[in-house]
Amino acid sequence: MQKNPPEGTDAKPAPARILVADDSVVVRAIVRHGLAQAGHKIDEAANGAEALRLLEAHSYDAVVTDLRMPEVDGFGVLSAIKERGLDTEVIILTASCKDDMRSAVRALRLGAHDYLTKPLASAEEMVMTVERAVEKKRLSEANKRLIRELAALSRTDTLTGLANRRAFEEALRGEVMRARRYRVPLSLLMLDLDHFKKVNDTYGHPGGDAVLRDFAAIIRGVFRDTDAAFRYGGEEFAVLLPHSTAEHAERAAERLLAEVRRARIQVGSTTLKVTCSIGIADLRAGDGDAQEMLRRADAALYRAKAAGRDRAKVFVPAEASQRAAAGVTGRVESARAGLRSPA
Ligand code: GH3
Ligand code: MG
Ligand code: MG
Repeated sequence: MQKNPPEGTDAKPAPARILVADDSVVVRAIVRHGLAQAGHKIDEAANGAEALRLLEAHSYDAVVTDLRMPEVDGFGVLSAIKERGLDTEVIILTASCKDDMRSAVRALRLGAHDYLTKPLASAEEMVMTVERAVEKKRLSEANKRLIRELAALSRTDTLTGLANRRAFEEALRGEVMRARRYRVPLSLLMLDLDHFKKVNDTYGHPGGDAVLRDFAAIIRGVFRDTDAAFRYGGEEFAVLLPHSTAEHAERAAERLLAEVRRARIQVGSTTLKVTCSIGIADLRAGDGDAQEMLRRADAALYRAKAAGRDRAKVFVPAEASQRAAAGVTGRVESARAGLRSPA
């Protein structure tokens, strides 16, 4: 009689797909029978070469393999699985004599999950060993998925769904390096919503958030897939245009400005119109680094604001020295402070 497992551990695992490789028909039949009874789906291979062919065509949660087989042996199967980086756990079938046990231990060292000795003591034990391997494989898959999701989350702005500042800084460094190495142009757009504080003051934070979301959607719509759009922070956005000169970036910026002017943003029962200002900087023949590019785009944005907003300005080298001479330093922060309308 089978005893009931303790509470909480009796959840049946989802059916697994398992490959059994052994040159003995009898052994294969025993393994297949036990696993099929437990609800799993089994494929069989009569030797290592056949197992490798099946591994090419299908993905298995676990492989139960004999060590001694003609053509390709169990070690061959194991090393192929590891070399190909397959997400499948390997269980070795081995005789219990001293030599074979030594081989089994070697297989464990090479990354096999476990071993079973022949003749199999009980079908239950065999099924349990295989199910433990399947569980391990599924947990490791779930872990990898989680890590990927967390990595994506840490680079995404939750309000707009755009990539965030962290992602921007990485992308900017990467693109600047590429532009310098291959001597290709690169453009950067810094966007800042005009008088956004008024939106917040008039419609509250939720109103401001609605504008930010819609604005992000407009940016996405205007730029090609290869252009990367980011929320830099607050109501500031950035767009990287690889392989683009400032002239090209300026045309893109004008398209965006037109779209923003045309847009009607719904905030509760009110329909809003907003505008933004854009600063454009480019690198040609690698004449600057990431910091320099940001500084240039900021300087240009400052000029767009000062010239009346709702426009794009391309960085002109002269203004950097002019600003330096006037004692203006730092990023847009200082520019913004100067632009803030008196309360
Ligand atoms: P300017 O045309 O000079 O850019 O004027 P502005 O009012 O847009 O400029 P400023 O930088 O002084 O103000 C930006 C405001 O953006 C301040 C803050 O209230 C608002 N803000 C920043 N982040 C968020 C956000 O995540 N949500 C909302 N709703 N508002 C934000
Ligand atoms: Mg701002
Ligand atoms: Mg603003």
